[in-house]
Amino acid sequence: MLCLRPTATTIRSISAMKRLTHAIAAAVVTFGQAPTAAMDQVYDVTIIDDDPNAIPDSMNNVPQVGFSTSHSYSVWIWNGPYLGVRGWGCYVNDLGHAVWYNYYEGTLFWDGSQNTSVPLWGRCINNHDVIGGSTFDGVAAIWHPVGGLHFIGTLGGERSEARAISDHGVVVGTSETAGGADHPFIWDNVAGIQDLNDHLPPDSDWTLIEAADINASGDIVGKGVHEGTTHAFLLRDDEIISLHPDPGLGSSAGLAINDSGTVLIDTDREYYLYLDNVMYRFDHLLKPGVEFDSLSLRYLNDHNEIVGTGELADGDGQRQAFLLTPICLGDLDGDGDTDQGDLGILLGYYDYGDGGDLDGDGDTDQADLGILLADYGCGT
Ligand SMILES: [Ca+2]
Ligand SMILES: [Ca+2]
Ligand SMILES: [Ca+2]
Ligand SMILES: [Ca+2]
Repeated sequence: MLCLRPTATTIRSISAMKRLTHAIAAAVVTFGQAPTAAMDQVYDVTIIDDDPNAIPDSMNNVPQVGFSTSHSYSVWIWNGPYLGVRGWGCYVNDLGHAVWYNYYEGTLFWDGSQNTSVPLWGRCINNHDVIGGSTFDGVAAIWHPVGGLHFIGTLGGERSEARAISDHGVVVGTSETAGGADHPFIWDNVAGIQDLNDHLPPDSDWTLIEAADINASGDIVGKGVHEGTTHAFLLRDDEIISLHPDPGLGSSAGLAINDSGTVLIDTDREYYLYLDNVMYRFDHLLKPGVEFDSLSLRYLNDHNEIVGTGELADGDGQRQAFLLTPICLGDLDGDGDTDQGDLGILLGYYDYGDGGDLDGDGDTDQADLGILLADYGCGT
């Protein structure tokens, strides 16, 4: 005998289908009005070290982080090898090679299998293993395992130091001038050392003080005096751009620039990201629910990943080191965007499991669909 009686499963599916139809209808209205923001990604937070004294000195694109601590003087690469004790300052490139300082052996170049002695204080290393810094006499120089030591010199004063080196071998740093002031310099093999102030347009009303970073396009960031205040600057194609985020802030400084042109900016109160020509206050980019009591951002890589230290608001008051990663809130399949693939997954689990759960309450329902559709197009 054939008995056609609706089972509990069928009833659940039918009512789920009705609710899904309503939800999609509501969501389509929302989606049609959804604003498009230039920065549609938000930052997720991963704790990468619990030692309150861990100092992230650098980060590469892997990502790996060069760490040292002011407490035990250990030096290591997060997501890489432990380098040694009694040292500090660890700068790592995309090959996982690093320059660091050891109290007993001096500056060392880690080539992935062994350490070689380096005749300068290391401050940076590019992806061709060229190390920049200053000699033990305090004059900027570069060193390469084959090419050896090459002096950069000064802008007329006694001291100088290389701070960043691009993969083209262009170095930026800071030097004392003949008059005793600190000015940023740019150096390459052909032009030699030049005052970055000599690269400014003649009517610029800027005095540059410090260069912190240079990217593959030759864009330079740092800080300078402009309109009576210390402003973060971006020097691009000999055009000077103020990256002072807000006139109400006392001072600002450009800390890092990556190959996409994203700039990390420190101010006397907050950190900012200058991304696709838009300025964002960094704490406004944090994923919903993530809050810091204090946060100090140190470095930015080409994927806009950032390493920093601080205290989470819901933590135990301990300082920790964090990797901050841009994500899309609706990215269910983990391919870095929120699109049709993710919507398909969510609809497949709608009212039927946690496979499309975006708000973390254990189900897949209208709230999750709303999050996905509001985020639709992120990362695409
Ligand atoms: Ca996706
Ligand atoms: Ca996709
Ligand atoms: Ca949910
Ligand atoms: Ca729910």
